[in-house]
Amino acid sequence: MSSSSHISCPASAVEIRHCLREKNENRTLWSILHGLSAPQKKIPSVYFYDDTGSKLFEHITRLPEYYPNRTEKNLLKQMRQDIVGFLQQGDVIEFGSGDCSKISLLLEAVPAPRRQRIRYIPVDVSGAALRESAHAVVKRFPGIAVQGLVADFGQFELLPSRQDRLFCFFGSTLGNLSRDEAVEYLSSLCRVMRQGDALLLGLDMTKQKDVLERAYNDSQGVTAEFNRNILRVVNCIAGTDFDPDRFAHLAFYDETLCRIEMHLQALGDMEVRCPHVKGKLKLTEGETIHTENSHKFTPKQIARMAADAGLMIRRMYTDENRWFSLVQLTKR
Ligand code: SAH
Ligand code: AVI
Repeated sequence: MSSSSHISCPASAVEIRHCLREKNENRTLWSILHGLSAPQKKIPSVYFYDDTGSKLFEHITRLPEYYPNRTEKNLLKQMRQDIVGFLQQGDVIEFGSGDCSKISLLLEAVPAPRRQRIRYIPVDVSGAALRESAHAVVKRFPGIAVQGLVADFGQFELLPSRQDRLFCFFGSTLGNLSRDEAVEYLSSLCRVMRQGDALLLGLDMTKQKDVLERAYNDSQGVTAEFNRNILRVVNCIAGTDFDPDRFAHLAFYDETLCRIEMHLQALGDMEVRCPHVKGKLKLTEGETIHTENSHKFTPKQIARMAADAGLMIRRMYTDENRWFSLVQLTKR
């Protein structure tokens, strides 16, 4: 359920701006149709996150098989004193902020008087999730100013240009981009960073295939439901009539590309209505729609990516199994 009506806090403490780009509707539709007409059909993974998808993702983070969330949170608890020393005042900007539970672990460690001088800027495409979590942050940390941006995390032009900003990008969401897109994204971020700014980046590491595949094939079927939900989102946006129940969830680790791939596999031949293209969209039994890549990293790949983007690694924290890393980066 969304926010301001049932969570009491000073109206001025939370401000949410809707900044998804103009002409976004056309771009959105184009990106979906373009993907569905490619030889390997695909849907951009940003469309997982409508209200239902955001809730399903939160459910995934609580599953025993989904180790990234609890591993990153434990790491944050261990290293937060190092980071909050840096947080005297200024802006904390979080990309793909989701339920804001990770930033809350950092804020908990900041002494209350100092917290009042911090402005927190969560950036997320999921408006309902952003509103709800922004209000929860203010309720939990009275006095903090929260200025949420419902925006794409690449809309850097929207960000305030104060000094000593801490950028956070948790959850290994960067791993949902291709290797080239990730370097391009970090390079663009590096261009808006100044001396004194820092980036705290959470990345999932390569590990045994069975651990990885279990995390994306949970026994309760929540990830499968999250995957199928993308078809409901596409139906809403593009007017298609995909029946999610006619697709199987597929998730497997590609050891060469170091990534989990998620697909939806047609359980039979089918024709799908697609108002914006001529004729129907045809799928044959067994054909897949590629919905997500989730790249896993080695320390060497992280070092290379940082260098290619013009960033310098200040500290790298990892757990005892080396399953997840938190990397603190600055401009070179
Ligand atoms: N950082 C949180 C949530 C990770 S899930 C955590 O670690 O638990 C990924 C989040 O990124 C979701 O909240 C989703 O809505 C958001 N997201 C995905 N693609 C995005 C994009 N292109 N721009 C902004 N937010 C995006
Ligand atoms: C948000 N992102 C980093 C998650 C991941 O692990 O790639 C999304 C997810 N997909 C399936 N389970 C979780």
